[in-house]
Amino acid sequence: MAAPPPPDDRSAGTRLPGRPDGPEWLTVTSPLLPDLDELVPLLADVLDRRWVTNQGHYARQLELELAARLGVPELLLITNCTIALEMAVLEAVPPGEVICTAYSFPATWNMLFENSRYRPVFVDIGDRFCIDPAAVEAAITPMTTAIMAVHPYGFPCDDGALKAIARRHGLRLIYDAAHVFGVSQDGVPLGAWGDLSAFSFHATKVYNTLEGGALTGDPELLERLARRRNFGLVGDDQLGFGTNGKVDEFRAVVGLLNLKRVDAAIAARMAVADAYLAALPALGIDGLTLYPDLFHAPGRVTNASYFPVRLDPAAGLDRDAVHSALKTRGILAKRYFFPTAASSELYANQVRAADVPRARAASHAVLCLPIHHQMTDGDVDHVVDSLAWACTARP
Ligand code: T4K
Repeated sequence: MAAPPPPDDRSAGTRLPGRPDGPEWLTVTSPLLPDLDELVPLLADVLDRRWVTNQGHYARQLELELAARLGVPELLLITNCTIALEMAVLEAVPPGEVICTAYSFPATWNMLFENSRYRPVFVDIGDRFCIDPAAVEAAITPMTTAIMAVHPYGFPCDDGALKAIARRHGLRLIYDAAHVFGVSQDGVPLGAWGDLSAFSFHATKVYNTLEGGALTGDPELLERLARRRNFGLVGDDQLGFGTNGKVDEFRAVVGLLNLKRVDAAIAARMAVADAYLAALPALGIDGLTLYPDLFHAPGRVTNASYFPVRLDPAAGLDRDAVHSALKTRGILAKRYFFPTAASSELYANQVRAADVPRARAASHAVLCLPIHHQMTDGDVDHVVDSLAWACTARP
């Protein structure tokens, strides 16, 4: 059989190699999408109203429903998480050094480089990929003004420790909550932690509004951020500093419909995670680490947004070779987060690899396997079999 086309990450729709009648490429995720039958009348209503953006009817409704779903008193819809993070920093963080995790997607820190008011100071992570509070404490100087932490894959940071450090040193604590829709610990939703949290509702996330995001947190800051979202305008006759962070009515409608289905989608993802957790240890692959506590931990409600595995080079496993080998079987796993601050030339002057060894090692060893609400038992079996082949055949 002819070789399949090179599997770039946007080739959903191409059939799996060797399985012309089989499923499409197994991508790391697949967006939760509304039924067209439900969507069309709502889009028609938006057109009828002729009010299509600038805090319209559906955007406001979605804010209320999302706040209730996420267990927070208030929530601001923002056009995406990247802009939400920028807005959060500009509104809440005084100029100075911002202590930031060296292990994340670049959206977490990009603006800290490009705005001369701030200087990012990267620190290492602990064994569950979250920023290490001891490293944070050690990096504090008289210039430090904030801590920027991320909950990678859904692992909650050590909020108790970070909050105590922030209080002791008078720092802002901003969470990049892009991965933690619906995650809570001991009954407290993660969106209630820190001064502000920024969520992502991008198509690749558990819950999406196509592109989108939100801010939660301190009510007084949120009030200011609502103005910042709308160019900084204050009423009809005053200006403030701001940007355009608004969400249009079409995306709000998608968000409302997706909200009705997200719990079923998370349950389906959990079933995939549990199937992986049952099957992968039985392969007996030396150097393959799974993270069952990402899905089952005391007091935690999780969202099964990612299924990270770690491939230990010391055991002879080559993450990049496995990643490529899986592609030849139609499986598009993702190297989240590679490159990252700890592993990119771009930041060589800012981050010394020796200062962030755990972040650097993780960036070269972690692979996120496909996990989404449309995966079948057969898809899981295909990933498990292929991972066994890719790890043991050492292609
Ligand atoms: N903070 C953190 C910690 C983040 O991880 C992110 C974003 C942000 C902040 C910023 O959030 P936003 O500003 O985006 O709200 C994706 C996402 O674009 C990005 O949102 C995400 N994190 C990052 C971790 O992953 P890619 O480059 O992996 O996406 P892509 O296009 O390769 O898609 C992955 C797979 O998803 C495809 O193979 C198939 C599937 N897919 C994707 C799209 C877009 C679909 O089936 N349909 C689709 O429409 O970046």
